[in-house]
Amino acid sequence: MKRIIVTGALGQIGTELTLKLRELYGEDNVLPTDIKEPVDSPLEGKPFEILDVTDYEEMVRICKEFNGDTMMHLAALLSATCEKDPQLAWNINMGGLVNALETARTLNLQFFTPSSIGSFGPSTPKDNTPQTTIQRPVTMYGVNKVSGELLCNYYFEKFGVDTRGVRFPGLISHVREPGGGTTDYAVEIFFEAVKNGKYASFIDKGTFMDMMYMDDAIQAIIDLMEADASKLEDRNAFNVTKMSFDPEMVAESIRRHYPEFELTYDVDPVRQGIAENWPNSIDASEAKRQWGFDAKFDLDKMTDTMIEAIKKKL
Ligand code: VAH
Repeated sequence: MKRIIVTGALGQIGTELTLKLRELYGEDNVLPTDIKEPVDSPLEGKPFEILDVTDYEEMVRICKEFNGDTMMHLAALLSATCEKDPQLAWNINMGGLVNALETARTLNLQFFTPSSIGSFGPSTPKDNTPQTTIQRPVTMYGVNKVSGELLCNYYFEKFGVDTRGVRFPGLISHVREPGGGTTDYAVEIFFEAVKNGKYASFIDKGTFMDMMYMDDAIQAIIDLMEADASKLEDRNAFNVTKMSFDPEMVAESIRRHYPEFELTYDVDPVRQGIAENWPNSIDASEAKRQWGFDAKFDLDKMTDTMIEAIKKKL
């Protein structure tokens, strides 16, 4: 039976991952942690621990007490936030990761942490980006993600820690909105469409990025962690994606519900600059081949689901 500690459990991925893990493995077998109490969160009032991932002693104490066998490390600052304070980003993203890997090594935990399409840079092939290719990111977030991929691989090769991870595209969800990401426009646009019938995108027309609906992302984590280790030729940097789109394509899909929806542009030079350094579309064939990755939500199915859920929420 799996007993899983989740860091960053109040984040965009952490919230829905925790709910899914509780459903699969039982509430008592999942320990969500984050730097603050779950207020106005679906995780409110259930087993929960306050944990700052830069505090190694506290992380080991909590994990020992819970007696888990798996660590899913999600606590991190996202791309645009990292550019505001790169030194803080390094301390949290890398300091937290080293602590989590050391905890996994000393307590013999299976380990998951996500990388991102942000681990690629301007010299990476932009279309159908292969899983193994040049990675010279020019953002602190990208440096953190490439370093994290290499570090997780090292802990597997050197110490035998069962580390696994995927490179996520932009993730679209309605349960817990993201914060500080470059792809967040693709979440905001749905909320604004339902609330106001219009949206001013901070990412420009014609800027293509890989995206995936959160349900597919959560299923990918579960499938990878449950995969037969003997089938994994790679460990920590599986490209996963379902679609690539620009703001115009999302607007078209939204107009199937709101024909009058108005999309305008108020481009944020920082996040536009980050987006232009990322691939237009990545190749997920290795994840499909090695552990059966599959994603079910295309753009229209995601739009229908998001709009339905947001209308209920509001
Ligand atoms: C970000 N949502 O925008 C994250 C993600 C691929 C994008 O890494 O920073």
